[in-house]
Amino acid sequence: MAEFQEVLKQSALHPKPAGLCLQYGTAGFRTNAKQLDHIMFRMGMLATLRSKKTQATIGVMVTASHNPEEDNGVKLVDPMGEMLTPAWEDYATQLANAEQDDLARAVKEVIQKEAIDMSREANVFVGKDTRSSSPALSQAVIDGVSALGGHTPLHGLVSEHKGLCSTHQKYDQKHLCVDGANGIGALKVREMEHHLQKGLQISLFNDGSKGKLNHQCGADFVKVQQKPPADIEINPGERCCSFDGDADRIVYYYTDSDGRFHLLDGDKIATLISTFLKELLTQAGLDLNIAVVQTAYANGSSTLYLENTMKVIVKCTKTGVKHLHHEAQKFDIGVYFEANGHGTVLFSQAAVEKIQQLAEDANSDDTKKRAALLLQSTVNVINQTVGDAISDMLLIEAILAVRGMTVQQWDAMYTDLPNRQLKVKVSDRRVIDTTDAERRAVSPAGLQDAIDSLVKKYRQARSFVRPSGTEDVVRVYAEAETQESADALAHEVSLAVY
Ligand code: NG1
Ligand code: ZN
Repeated sequence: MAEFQEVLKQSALHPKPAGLCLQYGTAGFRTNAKQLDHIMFRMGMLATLRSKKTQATIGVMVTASHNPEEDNGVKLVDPMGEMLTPAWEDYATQLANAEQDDLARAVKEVIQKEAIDMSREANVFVGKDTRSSSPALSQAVIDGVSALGGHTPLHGLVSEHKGLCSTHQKYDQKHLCVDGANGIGALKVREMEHHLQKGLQISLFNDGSKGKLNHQCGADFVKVQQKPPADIEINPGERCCSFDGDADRIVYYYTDSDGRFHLLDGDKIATLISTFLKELLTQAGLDLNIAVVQTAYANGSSTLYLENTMKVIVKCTKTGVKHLHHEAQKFDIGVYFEANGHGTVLFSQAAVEKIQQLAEDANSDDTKKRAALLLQSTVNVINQTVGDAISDMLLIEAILAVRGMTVQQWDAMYTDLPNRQLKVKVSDRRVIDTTDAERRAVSPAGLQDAIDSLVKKYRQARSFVRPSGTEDVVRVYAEAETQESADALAHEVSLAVY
C-alpha cells in the first residue's frame, strides 16, 4: 500500500525516542514540549483515520491549557466537539508508544480493527495555542495528516463567540478586569472588546504582550493559590476574572475592603447560571428539568446549597470534562462546571424548541415572553460544544446585568467551606484506584480507612485522593470548617498517600 511507504518516510522525520512511553489521559497527551514531536505526527495520522472512519472533520488541538509554557499537549476532538471515544483513546496510546520500526504495523492494525476504507477523504482541523513550541508541533500534526493523505483546511484559531445579549442600561457595574493568562483568550478579548464597550468595559491584563503563559497568572494559579495574579493591582470590590492559557476555564474574584480575597470558582458560576435559568423556567412556565453536574472537587457548600435551597438535581462524575458533558446531556438543561472553572451549559433539542415556540408565541404574556427571550439569548451566547471562557464570561456578565447583581451579592449566595488542594509525587501514581466518582480509594489497601479516620478528627470535613490524569502526581483534596483544619487534613492525608 502506497500510504505505508509515505508513513515510513515521513515518520522518520518525527522519530520516537526509544523507550519513551506516554498515555492518552483526560486531556490527551501532555508533557514537556520536547517529548512531543513524534506524538504530534502520530496524532495527525490517527485524526486522519478517525476522519475517514466517521466521514466527518476531526479536530486536533495543540495545547497544554493551564500547564507551564514549557509543556505542550494534544487532544483529538470528535465531530460534535466531543472528546474521543475510549476505544480510540487506546489507539492513540498504542500509536504513540509503537517503536519506530513497528509504527506501520500499529497503523495497519487500527485500519483493520475499524475496517477503515483508506480511499475515503479525510479532513482535519488543527488548532494551537500561543506557546512557543506550538507552531512546530502543529506542523508535525499536519505532516502526520498528509502522510495518510488527509487534508488540513486553513482555519483560524478556535473559540468563536456569538455576541452578548443586551444588558440593562441602569446597571452601573460595567467594569470588569480580565486576566488573559498571556494566552489565546487575551488575543480574542482584544479583538472583541470594542464591540462590547456599551455594555461592558474591560481592562485586560496579561494580554500576551510581555508575560509568560500561565506564569503567576491565569485561572489555575488563582484557583489553586487562592490569590489574585501577581502584578495586578485590583481595587477593593472590583470584579475580576481569569482565563487559563487556552481559554476554556474561567474563575471570578474580588478583594474586599479588608484586603481579603474572595474566589468565585466553577461551583459559584454553576450556581449563578442554574439559579438564573431555573427562575426563568418558572417565569416562563416551562416544564423542563435542569441539573448541575459537578465533580468531587466541588465545594461541599455548593452541593448543599444547590440541593437544599435551590432544589436542583445535582450529579457528581469523575474529573475530566468529557464525563461531565456526557452526564449533562441526560437533562433538558445540563449545567456543568468543574470547580476549576471549566464548563458550559447544554440544552437538549427539545428544550431549544420549546423555548423558541414560547418566544414566538403571540399569545403569551409579557413575563413569559421576556423569560423565553432571555432563555433564548442564553442558548445563543453559550458555546455548547466544550465551553469556552469567553462565552462563559459573556453569559455571567449578562446574568449579573439582567439581575442588577454585584459580585459581592453573587458571592453571598453561599459561603465556601475552606479547602486545600495538594499534589504528592509518588513512584507510581497508578497504584491508587478510586470508585464513587473518585470520592473513595479502593486501592492500595488501607488508604481509604486511613483517610476516613483522619477526616473524623475535623468538623464538616471531607477529603479524597486521586491520580492526576494530566500530571505525574497524586492530587489530595480536603475541606473542613476552618482553613487551619482543611490545611492540616490535606497535609495528613498526603502523608497517608506515601
Ligand atoms: P487532573 O490532572 O486529572 O486532575 C486537571 C483538572 C481537571 C481537568 C483536566 C484537564 C483539577 C483538580 N483537575 O486534571 O479538572 O480540567 O486537568 O485540563 O482541576
Ligand atoms: Zn484549559
